[in-house]
Amino acid sequence: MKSEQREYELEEAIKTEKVPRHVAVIMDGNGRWAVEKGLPRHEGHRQGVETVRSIVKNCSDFGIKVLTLFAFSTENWKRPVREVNYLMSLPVEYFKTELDELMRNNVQVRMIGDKKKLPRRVQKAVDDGFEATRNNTGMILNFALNYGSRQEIIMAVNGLLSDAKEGKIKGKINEKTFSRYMYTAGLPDPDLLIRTSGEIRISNFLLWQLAYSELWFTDVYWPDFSKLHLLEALNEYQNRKRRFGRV
Ligand code: V0D
Repeated sequence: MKSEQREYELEEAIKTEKVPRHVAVIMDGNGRWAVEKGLPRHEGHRQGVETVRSIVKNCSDFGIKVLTLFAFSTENWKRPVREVNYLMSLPVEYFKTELDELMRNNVQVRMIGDKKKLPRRVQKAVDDGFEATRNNTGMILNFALNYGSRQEIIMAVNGLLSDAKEGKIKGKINEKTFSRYMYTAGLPDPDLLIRTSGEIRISNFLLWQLAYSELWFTDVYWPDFSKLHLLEALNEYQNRKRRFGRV
C-alpha cells in the first residue's frame, strides 16, 4: 500500500475513536541519525527540531491535550561541551522561529525539570515562551529540560517535608497529594509513551506518571519520525484500548 493511502486510512480511523489525552515522547537517535549520514551530531539535533515542529502540529490537530517531549535529561550534561552548548541554543531558536505558529495553533508552552541549573538565556527563553503563550487554551506543549525522574521524586519529597514542618499537612499522604508536589502537578498522566531509536527503556523519564501508560517503541531515529509513525502509534494505542475494553 502506498504510504499516502496508509496515512489517509489511519487518520480517518483514528478520528472515529478517542485519542490519548497525554502523549509523552523520548526523542532519541538524533546523534546516530547524523553520524550514519556522515554529518556532525548537531545536524541531527537541528533536524530533530523539524520533527518537533511536525509532531506539535499533528498532535494539536488531533485534539491531544498534553504533549510532553524529553528534550534534555539530567544525564545529558556529560555530553561534549560543544554539543551541550549547541543544545542550549535550541530553546532560544525554537521560539524565534515557532512562536507565531504556536500562537496560531493556540498552544501553551511549559517545562518540567530543574530550571535553576540551566543557563540564564535558556531560563529566559522558557519563561518568555511561557508568558507569551500562557493564555492559549489548546494543547499544552511540555518540554522536559534538565529533567530526571528520581530527581523529581526527591524534590517532591523535600517539598512535602518542608510543608509538613510548617504544619501544612494533615494526616497521611496519598497518591493525589503526592502528585501535587511533582513538576506535572495538575496534568493528567501520559496515556501513551513513544520512544524512538530502538532502545526499549524508560531511562529515568516520568517513572511515577508512566505507571499505567501504554508504551510504544520504534527503531526509527527521531529526525526520521514522520506523521505516519505518529499515526501508527496512535492507531496501536486505540487497538490496545479496544482489546482491553472487550475483556
Ligand atoms: C534536541 C530533538 C526544542 C531532541 C529535538 C535544550 C534533542 C531538538 C527544544 C525546546 C532540543 C526546549 C524548551 C523550550 C522550547 C524548545 C529543545 C533541547 C533540545 C535541549 F521551551 N528542541 N530541543 N531543547 N532538541
